[in-house]
Amino acid sequence: MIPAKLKSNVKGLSGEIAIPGDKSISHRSVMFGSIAKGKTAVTNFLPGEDCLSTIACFRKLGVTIEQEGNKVTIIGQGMDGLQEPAGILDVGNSGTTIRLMMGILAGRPFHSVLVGDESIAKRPMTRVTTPLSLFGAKIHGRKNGEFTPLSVIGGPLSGVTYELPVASAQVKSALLFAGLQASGETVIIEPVKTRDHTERMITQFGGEVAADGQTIRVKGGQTLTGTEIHVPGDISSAAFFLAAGAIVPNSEITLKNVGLNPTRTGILEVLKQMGADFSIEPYENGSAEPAGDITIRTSKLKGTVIEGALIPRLIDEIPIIALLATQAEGETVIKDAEELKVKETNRIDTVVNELSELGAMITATEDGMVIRGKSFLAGGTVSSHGDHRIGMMLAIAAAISKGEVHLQQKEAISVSYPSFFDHLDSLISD
Ligand code: SPQ
Repeated sequence: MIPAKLKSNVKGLSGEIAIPGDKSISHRSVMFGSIAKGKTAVTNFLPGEDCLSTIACFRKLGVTIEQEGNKVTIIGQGMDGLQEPAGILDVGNSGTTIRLMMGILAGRPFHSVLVGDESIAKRPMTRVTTPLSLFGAKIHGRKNGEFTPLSVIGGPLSGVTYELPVASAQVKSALLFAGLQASGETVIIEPVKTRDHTERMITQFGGEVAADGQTIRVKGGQTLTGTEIHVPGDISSAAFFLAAGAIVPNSEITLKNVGLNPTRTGILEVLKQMGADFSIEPYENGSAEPAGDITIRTSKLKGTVIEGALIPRLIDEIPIIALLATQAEGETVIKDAEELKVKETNRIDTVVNELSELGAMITATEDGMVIRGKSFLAGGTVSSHGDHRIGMMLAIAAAISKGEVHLQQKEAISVSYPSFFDHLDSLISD
């Protein structure tokens, strides 16, 4: 395919956009709605490809789901209402779909086969299949269960106590779904706290879960009841515009309805550390997930260090933070982020290679990267490598590049943000 020419050398951004629904919460709303009893009505659902894959998989499990734009209605018949699928469950590009679904399917008394795209075929699965086998699940896959296709033969599960070796909300969530079906209590201990949307949603659906720091306890055999869910905007999508507002000259933009769950707001702490000029107006809406509007202006940035417990709170924002760092005075060091190697692409390599191509001074390390700023981005031909977050980061990089930027595999962006370019174009003031 011919690479797409992106808008470069943008003179300013102004106006406001409503950030589309959170991807993690949208996936979970379909999953919980499908295993709960009764009707679940979801508003501001993200109709991105990943979340549509989750809907398609649950329809194959016999769940009635209606979706029109960002409105979804699910008629759940409880965990026992799920039926053996007649065909293969295809998760597309979505790691969240495959990993969380394994936790649900592990306890269902039938056989399912899960596949995804080329990127999913390279992503590690034993982080989920190994602990699920401790519950009693039978899951097989290529290379001793590490890779898709995966075959799950579900059955009775017994609760376990499990200390996660990696900080992963997907692994934690899969184990919580298994725990909800297992006999007795399940105790999960996280090395570092990760996003807690699953825990919040168990409560929203009338279930019980106890979280004490990094220890989460859930009892099996609970009945969940359908509910109404309003999905806040995705801070991981907002991050691209937070960065754009800070680094494109002459800019002031407002991002409406951004999710502000503290397990996801690491990017705001980094913006603060770097000296960005922004303000937040939180909503008082009594929802399970906090949200607010953020206004950001062109800022003079300085380098920083990002490491430790902050990493899971901004893991998906590291590509765009790397771009921010190219425009900050001094050095930015990102450490403890090995997990980037097992995302849609190896995001240490793709960020470093693609930003270097545009003229950035950036070096890969074993567990992150080092970026020297402030650097001049000249332009060039780059690729998303099929990774939505790399594609969006490069579109913002193009906006501050002096010369032309051409992007290969632009279509990957619709995995999480189908209206990304419409939003970007609406803010360009020249
Ligand atoms: O769903 P997928 O493909 O894994 O999506 C990504 C992303 O960038 O959108 C990661 F590549 O987000 C993950 C995130 O990195 C979504 C997620 C969740 O919803 O629970 C948790 C994080 O993954 P992990 O492996 O750290 O649990």
